[in-house]
Amino acid sequence: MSPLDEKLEPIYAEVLRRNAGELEFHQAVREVLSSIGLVIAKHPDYADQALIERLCEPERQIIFRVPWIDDKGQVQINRGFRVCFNSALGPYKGGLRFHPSVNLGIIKFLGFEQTFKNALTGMPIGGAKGGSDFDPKGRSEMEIMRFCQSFMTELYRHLGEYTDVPAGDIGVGQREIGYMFGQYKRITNRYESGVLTGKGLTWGGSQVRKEATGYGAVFFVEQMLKTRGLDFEGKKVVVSGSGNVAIYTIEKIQELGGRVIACSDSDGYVVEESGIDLDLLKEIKEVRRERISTYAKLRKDTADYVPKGRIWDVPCDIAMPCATQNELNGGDARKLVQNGVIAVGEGANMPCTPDAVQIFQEANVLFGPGKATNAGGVATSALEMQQNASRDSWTFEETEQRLATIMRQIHDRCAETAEEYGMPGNYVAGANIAGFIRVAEAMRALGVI
Ligand code: NDP
Ligand code: 2IT
Repeated sequence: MSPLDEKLEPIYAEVLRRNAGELEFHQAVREVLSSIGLVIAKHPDYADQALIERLCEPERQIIFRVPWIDDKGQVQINRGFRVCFNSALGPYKGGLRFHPSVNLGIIKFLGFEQTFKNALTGMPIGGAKGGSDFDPKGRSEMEIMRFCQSFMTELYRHLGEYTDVPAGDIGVGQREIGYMFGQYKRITNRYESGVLTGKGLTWGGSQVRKEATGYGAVFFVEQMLKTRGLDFEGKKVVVSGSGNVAIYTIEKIQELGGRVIACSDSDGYVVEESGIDLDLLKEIKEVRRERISTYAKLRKDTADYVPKGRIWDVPCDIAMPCATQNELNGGDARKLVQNGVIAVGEGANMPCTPDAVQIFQEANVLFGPGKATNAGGVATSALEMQQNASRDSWTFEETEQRLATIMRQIHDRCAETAEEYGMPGNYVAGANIAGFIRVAEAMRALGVI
């Protein structure tokens, strides 16, 4: 990776010192800092009053114990987190992740990314992330409910529609948001719909929120393809993961005439050359909550299952990593390039390692970074907050239309900014710079706080 600007090097060194061992956070900070050297050269005032140092330090970090009782009557202890990164643009906003790998560094990287992503949407939302090292796999419905209630029993005091508004992420979908909203409502005696997003349609949720991250990611890639006169029609696509983001990425690609031939979970991947059967995938993942190997078993005449293995070995025109951070490395990127990939869109947060990103860019592959490509989820969360505030609800068509417009605007903002700074086609630089400028201007206006 290119060296940092000399003004930014000591800031990064201090981030490393102060957040020792938090590798994902270091990675996310370094990527943003490596893009903004040119901005500081052009507008040195953006670095005044330790603005960048403040931007790299969360405004508030909450860590708490989450005790709960499992089905055997045993007391279990997990750790809960909420990192409130930046509220210059609006109330803290960002998802909650329940996964055994969760630790402070991971939540910090996600909160940092969220700050720039939310800025890019152009909506009035600050950046945050939270979650727990709780592992929902193999837990019963009642265990999940008890965990969510205990988690919210502590977190509720830090939330509010004008303070901090969580949503879902890995391991947290509408079911978990429901249990947490129920507990929040019970404790506070307030039906405060705008305190959580990703709610169900009958209790304050928005049309299209469930689909939004995946649909938005596909809209973003569609815009990138358009700059080269291309589209999804007839393209072979590989989508990693098989959770919320992956499923609705697949749905929209199919609607646009693309053929998704592979998807995965953390146990392995499935390949079906004629195209993944989305109804079956939804039934297995959303209803039965089973593994992707079940899909392969049920389609044994047409689908192959590869346990473990690298899904990026499957030749495709377009790759959309939609599972987790650093799931696509330099070796995977080289393989994709050898196999002729033309576009890569990050549905997940930071799924491509820095060397993978560099390989794509050097090979002139269209590359959409997560903080732009997957911003449709949080943007639609902001639309949910807007509907909650006005006690209104919009139709699916209207909401999807708004999402499509927002994604086009994000695309154009990134493309125009990259061009302005002399890096045409570099969506990573465009996203980092455009997001940074919006947050920096608000922070300057609000003074040293
Ligand atoms: P889900 O929990 O619905 O699905 C996650 C998927 O990724 C599952 O298939 C899971 O497999 C796989 N996965 C998770 N962790 C790992 C791991 N360590 N190694 C391999 N595979 C893994 O989550 P989402 O679909 O909501 O989130 C996916 C990604 O998208 C995350 O990076 C998230 O931060 C990002 N994102 C989500 C948004 C949203 O609105 N939900 C918005 C923007 C970004 P398994 O079941 O085996 O664990
Ligand atoms: O990473 C993300 O943008 C999310 N998990 C969604 C956040 C939100 O508040 O909708």
